[in-house]
This record gives sequence, structure tokens and C-alpha cells, in this order.
Amino acid sequence: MPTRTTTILSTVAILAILSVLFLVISAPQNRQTATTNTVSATETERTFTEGGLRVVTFTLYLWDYGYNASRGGPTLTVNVGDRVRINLVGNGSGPIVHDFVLDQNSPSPYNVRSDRLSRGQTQVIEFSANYPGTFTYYCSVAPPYGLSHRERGQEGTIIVLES
Ligand SMILES: [Cu+2]
Repeated sequence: MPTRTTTILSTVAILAILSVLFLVISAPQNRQTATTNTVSATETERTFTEGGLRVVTFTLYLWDYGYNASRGGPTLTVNVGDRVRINLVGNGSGPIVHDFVLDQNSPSPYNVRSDRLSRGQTQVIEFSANYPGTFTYYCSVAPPYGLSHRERGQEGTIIVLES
């Protein structure tokens, strides 16, 4: 016959087991939430090695009048010698198109120019980050009158670090 003490001990043991079970059951859900939260950060920037070269990929949405924002754009940081691969996604309104340019007008020693993309159009551009320094990338679209997209704030910074 169980004594009062063993009954209490059994109850405590059962509660402890149930607590552990609850933690085990709820843990995967917590992990899934954490994973979901980090996906958006890695979606816009990924680094991997391909054919011996370090490849850095970015995703830029071409808004009116910014990159991934209605003004400005993220600072893209890479190392000298990296292959820079940028997934461009048109996200302008109506007939408005946007592009990604890194050229002598940036100013920079680069000569990178994407197509002009309207909403829903995509293009992957790629170039070698051969020149170190801090440069400005921008949208080169300018209407016949009024402010150019760059003047409206559609530009961002790319930093090419000396390795
Ligand atoms: Cu633009």
C-alpha cells in the first residue's frame, strides 16, 4: 500500500515528467519561429564559394524611388575579388521603370548597368569587385522634366573592402 509520502513523491515525479514532455513538444515550434525570423535576413544577402571564387548575392527590389525602400538603399559590403551577384526585382508603380547603375557617374571605376525594369520584371546582374573603395550605386532613370530618380533619393552605397 502506498504511503502518503510515496503518493506525494509520485505526484511530483509525474508533474516533472509532464513538464519535460511539454518542453520537448514546444521546443520544435520555438526553433521554427527562430528559423522563420532569420530567413528574411539571409534572403537578401548570401555568401558562398563557386569555382574557387567567393560569390556574394544580394536581392534588391527597385521601388519608387529607392532599393528595398521608398528612398535610399542598403549598404552592400563585399571584399575585393568577390563576384557580386545582384537579383533585381522591378517594383515600380505604373509605367515607372528603374535600374541599377555603378559607373563613372557614381563616380566609380566600374561599368555596371542593368536593364530598366518595370514591376514584376527581374534580372540577375554580376560583376567582379576588382576596385576597392566606397562608391554609390544609383538609378539612372530621369524623366524629360523634373527630378531624376537619383535626385529623388534612389541611390545607395557599395563598399569594396581591401582583403
Ligand atoms: Cu528609378
